[in-house]
Amino acid sequence: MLEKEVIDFEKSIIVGIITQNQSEDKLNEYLDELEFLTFTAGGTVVKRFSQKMDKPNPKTFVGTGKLEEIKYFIKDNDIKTVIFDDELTPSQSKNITKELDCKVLDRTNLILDIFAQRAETSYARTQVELAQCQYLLPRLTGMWTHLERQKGGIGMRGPGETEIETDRRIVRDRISLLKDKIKVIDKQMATQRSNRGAMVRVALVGYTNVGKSTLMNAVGKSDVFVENKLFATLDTTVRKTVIKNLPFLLSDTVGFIRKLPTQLVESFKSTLDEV
Ligand SMILES: Nc1nc2c(ncn2[C@@H]2O[C@H](COP(=O)(O)OP(=O)(O)OP(=O)(O)O)[C@@H](O)[C@H]2O)c(=O)[nH]1
Ligand SMILES: [Mg+2]
Repeated sequence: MLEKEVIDFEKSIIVGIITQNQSEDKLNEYLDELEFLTFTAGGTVVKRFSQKMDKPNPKTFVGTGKLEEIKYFIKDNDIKTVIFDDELTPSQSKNITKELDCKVLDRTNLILDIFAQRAETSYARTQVELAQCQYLLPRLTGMWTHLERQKGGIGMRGPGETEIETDRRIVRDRISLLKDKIKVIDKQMATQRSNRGAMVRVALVGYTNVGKSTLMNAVGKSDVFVENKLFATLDTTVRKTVIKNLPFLLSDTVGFIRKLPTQLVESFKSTLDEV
């Protein structure tokens, strides 16, 4: 069983840059975290690549020489996935994919992927899907302009544009539907909160995987899911707890991470507001 799991892990490499705002030590911390994210999402990190630069290359994130080095490594080592520590722009992602010819992800993809895997309640699923749609929307156009430029205008122009517009409209409609759905649930939750009255409330807040749920289980005698991976908890759990005759409401919440995708901050805003 264990052997099979090891074999199934997707061979990946991770890439980050050292800049004036991000020292080598800082980058190593971020890459440690990115490696843990990769493991949580079902991958194994074979090698880390880093480059010192003033600012990311607008076309390829790293320099062209570094990208070539990565390309050879991928070929020689049968790498399936390359993961960048910062969110790539739609055009960077497109250019890099074309050059490396393998799956190209960034930190945001990875976190969204883990959240999608973890979301259990309809509220969490809705929040995650909203974040995914918002990440996807600006990238839809990128996909089509890329095809148009590569294959020339003839035959691509009409259908291509129609298809972008159709796809974008579908995604935009979905976004407004999901936002409405979240609003409805928020209202229900606000009502539940006011019904709980003036009870003292305690929230466990902190970095992901520090042991919030473990503490919740110990103190609140609850049975929240605990695991040595990132983002085991997405949904807030509230338990009525009594310590030394003082009753209070204890809540366990989603954990924090550095470079949290802005799309997720927006869609989990009400969860964070509650905290
Ligand atoms: N050594 C040690 N491990 C702990 C302690 N508390 C929790 N753990 C372990 O740390 C891991 C993460 O614990 P969780 O309680 O799931 O952490 P969390 O903060 O709820 O994490 P997320 O929900 O993923 O954000 C689990 O493997 C726990 O068994 C502790 O006090 N000491
Ligand atoms: Mg937890």
